[in-house]
Amino acid sequence: MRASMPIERTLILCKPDAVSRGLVGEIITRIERRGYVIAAMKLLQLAGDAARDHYAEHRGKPFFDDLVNFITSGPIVAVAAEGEGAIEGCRQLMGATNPLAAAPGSIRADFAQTIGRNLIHGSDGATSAERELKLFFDDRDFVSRRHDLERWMRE
Ligand code: IDP
Ligand code: MG
Repeated sequence: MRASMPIERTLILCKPDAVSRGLVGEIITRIERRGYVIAAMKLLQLAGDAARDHYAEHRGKPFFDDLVNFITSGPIVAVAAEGEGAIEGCRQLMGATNPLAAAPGSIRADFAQTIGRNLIHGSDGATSAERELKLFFDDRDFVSRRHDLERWMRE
């Protein structure tokens, strides 16, 4: 029997640079190829208050205002990605926060140059995933992908 991790949901944001550069498909492709499934997804533009809530942990840091200004500057795509160990797995797909430190082959290493334009957000743990998903999605936004996940896990 194969070892298994809990099925998790994580919040992925394709930030405004990803949308304007036409990299949404590339990002989602990598998430899907890893075997995580999309359980909910939407295109939206964040208002300032919602952005400040989402990034509340960074309030008071020197880059906070720039971060909020950037994330509200254009449309983003929010994705709830689901799968075994999806939170850490998506962090791995993203790469380190600074693209210069990101592992080759990760999204940030392959497509981004600077920390302020690093294309993608992903929740960094179970508590933040739960909190952040609620900011973007209602219960009724989620569709069950149980059958797809089970098929993947049998292979
Ligand atoms: P993460 O996105 O890899 O989880 P966090 O530390 O949560 O990184 O920071 C949130 C976002 O804030 C980063 O993705 C990046 O865009 C921005 N950021 C973080 N640290 C800095 C910094 O030192 N200067 C400028 N922007 C930063
Ligand atoms: Mg973070």
